[in-house]
Amino acid sequence: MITSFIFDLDGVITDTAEFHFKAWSALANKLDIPFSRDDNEQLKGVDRMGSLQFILDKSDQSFSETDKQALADEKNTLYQSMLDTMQPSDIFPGARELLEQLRARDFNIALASASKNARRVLDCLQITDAFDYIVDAANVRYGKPDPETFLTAAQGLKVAPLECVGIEDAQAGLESIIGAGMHSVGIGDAKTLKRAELVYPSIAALNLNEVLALGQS
Ligand code: B16
Ligand code: MG
Repeated sequence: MITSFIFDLDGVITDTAEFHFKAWSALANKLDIPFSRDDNEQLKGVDRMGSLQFILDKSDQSFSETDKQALADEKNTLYQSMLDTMQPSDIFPGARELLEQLRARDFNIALASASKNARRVLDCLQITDAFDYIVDAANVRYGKPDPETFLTAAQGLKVAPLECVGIEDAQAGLESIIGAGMHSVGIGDAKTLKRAELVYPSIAALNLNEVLALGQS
């Protein structure tokens, strides 16, 4: 039986990908490294230093660990200045309603994000209180696709993985859910997220009865 829902943040509850794109583009531009929207797609669910390394690998310049930390900090400062413009209305259509519906039906609700800015984003959207437990990049040693992010969320809720549904928009996050032994729901393109048990084009399209039926099979 399904008792718990564990949500990814970026790409499931709100769209921060455009901010990440603008901030990484500015940095890549400064370093004379090409960076496209397709590249940005591949960074979904990938943590900050992993994302930076992906970009630096496209250059033949060499960077020390100190350089890399300074570049990551520079990108994050720019990204956070964009987050400051975020409003409660920037939540994806249907996400607030789904969280309210799950709360009214007494499901446990957790967040499983690769972002160190996750709490800041939840605060901007005014939905921090919708979660019983929050896992962000500060709580885990191994980021997505390792199962640790989703497993830590289940442990925080004190439930078994099989009672949980993980909801993700990124391939790396989906691998984390599957590795954790949870039911999986993808948000986005069914061709990309083909390992998910169910895929919906958006959070608004999620059919709760269909998802709950996963726990009965
Ligand atoms: P930050 P999620 C992930 O969040 C994003 O999808 C990914 O693009 C980003 O690089 C990562 O967070 C780290 O973000 O720089 O804020 O720590 O999708 O796991 O909620
Ligand atoms: Mg995501």
